[in-house]
Amino acid sequence: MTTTIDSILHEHRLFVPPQAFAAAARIKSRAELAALQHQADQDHEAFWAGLAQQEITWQRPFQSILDSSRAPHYAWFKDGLLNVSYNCLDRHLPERGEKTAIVFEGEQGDVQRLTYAELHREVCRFANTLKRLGITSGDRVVIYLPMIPEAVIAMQACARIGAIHSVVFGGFSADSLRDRIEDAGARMLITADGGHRGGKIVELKAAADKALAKGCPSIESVLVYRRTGHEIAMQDGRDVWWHEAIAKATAQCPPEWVGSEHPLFLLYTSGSTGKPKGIQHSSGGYLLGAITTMKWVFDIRDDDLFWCTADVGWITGHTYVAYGPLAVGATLLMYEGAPTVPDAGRFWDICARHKVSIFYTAPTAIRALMKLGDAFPTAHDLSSLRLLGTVGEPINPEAWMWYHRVIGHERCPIVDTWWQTETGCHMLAPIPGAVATKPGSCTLPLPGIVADVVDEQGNSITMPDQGGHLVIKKPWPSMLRTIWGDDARYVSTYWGKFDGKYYLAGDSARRDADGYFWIMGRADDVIKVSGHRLGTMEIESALVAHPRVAEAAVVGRPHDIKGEAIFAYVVLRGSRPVGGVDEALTRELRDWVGEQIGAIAKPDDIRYADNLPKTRSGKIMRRLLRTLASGQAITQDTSTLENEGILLQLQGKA
Ligand code: 7RM
Repeated sequence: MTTTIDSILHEHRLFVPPQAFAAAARIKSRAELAALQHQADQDHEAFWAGLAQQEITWQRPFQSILDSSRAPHYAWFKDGLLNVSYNCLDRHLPERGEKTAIVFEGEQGDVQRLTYAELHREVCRFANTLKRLGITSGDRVVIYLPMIPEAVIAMQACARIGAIHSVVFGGFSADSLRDRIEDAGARMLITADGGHRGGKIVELKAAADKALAKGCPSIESVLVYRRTGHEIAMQDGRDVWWHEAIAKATAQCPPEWVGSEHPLFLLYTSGSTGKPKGIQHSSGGYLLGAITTMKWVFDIRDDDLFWCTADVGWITGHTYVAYGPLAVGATLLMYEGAPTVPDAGRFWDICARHKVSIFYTAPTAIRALMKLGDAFPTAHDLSSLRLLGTVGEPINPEAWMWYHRVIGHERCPIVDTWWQTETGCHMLAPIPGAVATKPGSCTLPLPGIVADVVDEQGNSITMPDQGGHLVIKKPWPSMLRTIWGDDARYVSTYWGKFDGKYYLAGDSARRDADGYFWIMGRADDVIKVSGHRLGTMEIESALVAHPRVAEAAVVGRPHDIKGEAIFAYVVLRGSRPVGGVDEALTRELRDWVGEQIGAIAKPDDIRYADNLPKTRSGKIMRRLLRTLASGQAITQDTSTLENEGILLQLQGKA
């Protein structure tokens, strides 16, 4: 993303917290934040222990804070007993039973509200149903649902009985679903007949059937929620309708108390190999991260209406839809559909009608809506908004300014939050009442998070604006615990580079003269396409699985709405199409990748060549391919290319 990096290099605007916001905020000034930081610096463990005592209701208090004896396998509060669903629901009932927990809006305009008491009842009934179907603590349950309250109910019900959920994004294909079910060894799949998105039905049950037809021997039962009501196939003895299954379930379901380290969920995410990683999160530490960041970064209040637009299939939808807002007793909004149905004003219409006060979305959505013009937001009353947030990729200053001006009316602070599936919650982000923001910077580490930018040897880079590896130098409660079924990969991917001392995020970053962090992009083969994290190797594996493809290399190229677009270089078995053009084959390969991974992974461009550029040792010259894909002039040494003529093919000039 060179263009972004160039523009942020010239970004010097500073936006101090609006006085009215700061005065009412939990953390009101840089001085108050510094005091908190100081506490954390003085005694990292005591700082987190104090918060864990204060913010979590424990069934049995913890004695041990941080156990580093098996580093880099860290355990937080390990002898403490708790239940995450109890912390999200039961503990609010005395004071907030009648408070709205979830405001849901379907794409077709249907609105549903659930109070804390109602949500608690539904979670208990569903948890009892899971138990009746044989699910017990530690079992894996895969959830493949649209963005509807039942997704949260299913996740919370798993948490209630100690089952480990693994949510698979509804946009993933049958093959991706099958891989994830098999890797997790799940006993149950929870899905729906379909969901509404973009005016169409997303055929979830059909995809689930396809996944199960090809494998998944561990699946014993499939629970199916009726959302669309369209015709689907139900398999006798395996498939059960959600509404029939819960009909006789009671609303009494005592929570299963689990150890703080008990896995709460797995979430598969892309890395730099062809196989996605099942990131394993804990119960106590994860919950603590969700709560502290809801309070620090979102400054969440009892009367807020909090809307995070992320799908529950991603980490953002876990921490800031299914868990964080409920853990702090807030009201959250969930929207099922696309931002452009019936028109590009849908988000703003929802904000105005429901009086959303905190709005959290991805830069790609901001850019897409910005492109469609100011008339859409201007037509709606956005005066209920008080805080805006972004996540998922660097935000370009132009989009930041538009968000600030046209959506926030120059009144709402913007929190640019850097974090990852692996970190569980925000790591670098402004505290909105205390930290001045700069468009494009995620600003500073949160209290208790020891982040740095280091060189290849692991030394801190002290020179301002010099890029390096983003690392976290001390364990934090909501960190991932391992990769499911592949602990060696956990150790090598995240801890290998700096001898187990630092957590390697995989991003490159720089710090400016004020110590502000600027994320420069991934340092590995991961790309972010419309905020979706994808591995280039995964797409390559999908491509080479096609009978006509001999070799493939996939890179990201800058895209003004999606952030990055997928560019695939393909070498065919047999001859290259005449002039490099074969539209039918290109369509076929795009659809093929769609089937193997999901529509989000379809390459935007496919370019055919007789060979791929390789170094003498046989490594694909990815940097060169990135340069070519972005249409920039070549600065790399290309003398090792077997055939310079290939260059013209790769440039699309032959
Ligand atoms: C939350 C999430 C993680 C990767 C991460 C970065 C990129 C996320 C920002 C960002 C710049 C941000 N989890 N990223 N947030 N880059 N500024 N505020 O996105 O696991 O799906 O992706 O996303 O590269 O490593 S994720």
